[in-house]
Amino acid sequence: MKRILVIIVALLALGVGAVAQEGYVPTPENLAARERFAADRFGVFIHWGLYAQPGRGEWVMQQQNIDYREYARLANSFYPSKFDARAWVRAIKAGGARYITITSRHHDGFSLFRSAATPYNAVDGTPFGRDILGELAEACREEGIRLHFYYSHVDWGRTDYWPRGRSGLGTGRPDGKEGDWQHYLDFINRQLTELLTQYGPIGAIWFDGVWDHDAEPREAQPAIWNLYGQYALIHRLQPGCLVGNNHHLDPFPGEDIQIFEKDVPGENEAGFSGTAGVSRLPLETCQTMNHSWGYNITDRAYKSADELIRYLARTASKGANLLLNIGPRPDGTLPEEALARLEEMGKWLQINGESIYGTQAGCIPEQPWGVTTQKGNVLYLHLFKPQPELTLELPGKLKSAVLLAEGTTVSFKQKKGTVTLTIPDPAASTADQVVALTLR
Ligand code: FHN
Repeated sequence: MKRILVIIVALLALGVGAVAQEGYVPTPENLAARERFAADRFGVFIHWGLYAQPGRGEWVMQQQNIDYREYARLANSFYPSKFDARAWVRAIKAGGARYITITSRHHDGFSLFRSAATPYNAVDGTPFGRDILGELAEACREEGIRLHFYYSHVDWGRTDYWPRGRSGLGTGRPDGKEGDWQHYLDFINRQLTELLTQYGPIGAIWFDGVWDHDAEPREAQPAIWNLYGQYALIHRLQPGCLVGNNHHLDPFPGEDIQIFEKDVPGENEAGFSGTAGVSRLPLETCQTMNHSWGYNITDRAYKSADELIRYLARTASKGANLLLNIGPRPDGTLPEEALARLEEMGKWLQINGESIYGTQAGCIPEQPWGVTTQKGNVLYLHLFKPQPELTLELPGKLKSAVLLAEGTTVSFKQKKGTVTLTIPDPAASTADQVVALTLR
């Protein structure tokens, strides 16, 4: 605690954070990007790095207490011979996702991109020698998909990352005065500059790791991590680039989106969202397809395509985007299980996408039968269970009701603010049967 307080005082003295984004006023470009982001509603998260090789998830270094010098040797065998950025992007696009968020550098410290700030990167530090992010950026541009970069604040392998936080304590990093936090913060700024100048327009920078120093209070975090300096840098280099931070706290000034981990906004089943309220910023929930972020060779516990479709609808019903994760294999391919689920989601979205993209939270909160989204005067009922008949209270008079997939008219009776719908084909097997209600 004392050490970190000394650092905060030193940083403040250096004027770090002086360009504080307090009183931050987003530019018109930024506001337009927020709107686009909120309309996208569905993105795919990619956790990929050296950790794909041991196949035990992205925390393997911390969980197995692997020495950072030994872990770094994984770079010598990083050769994902089947990596094909175009194939990834096409599959993701066909799955209905509108953007990709990829780990540019995770807590293990390895950068998936060309970086002059460290040789520990995919181009200079591996026999593969290719710029993964560069290839992905090109494929995204060709396919018209937005690209976002995840960026870890935590680093389990850099010796300047000192004082250490609460994770990665068994990776052999020295815990002493040779650490140089200011040097580490400068390194982050160099890499952010690279990420925002080498790959064209970037939709968002998605930070993660502030929680590593959560022994310090929330108010101390911006100065510890130089958040305001980083946010100002990002907005200066690309005003339309959104800033999100998965710190599990209420948003700080300068952040453009609010992130929730493994929970829809307002819920806290996973235990990450206990201290954060739901802000008025565009919202995003990140979620795994199985239980893992990085490739885990033994994790077969994939959620079904139907569950994922319902989760997407539930997320949209809270006015949030779903960022659904895939952990590519060490050979560069996306697991078949993930591809199969994406394909199913894509088919459903092709027919029912109107009830997800560009919608807002529905005016009827979650019900035993499902959830609602809305767009203008159309309210979408997402029926998760077959409903032969449904009685609802509506905010206005109902003009028409149709099954979105089939276009079939749904008959209804209206009486003093309530309406009873008779669903012609209560589809027993559908993941989410959508009824579009047009109000007067
Ligand atoms: O520690 C990370 C974890 O590896 C993963 O990246 C998730 C994604 O939300 N975020 C962190 C935990 O909060």
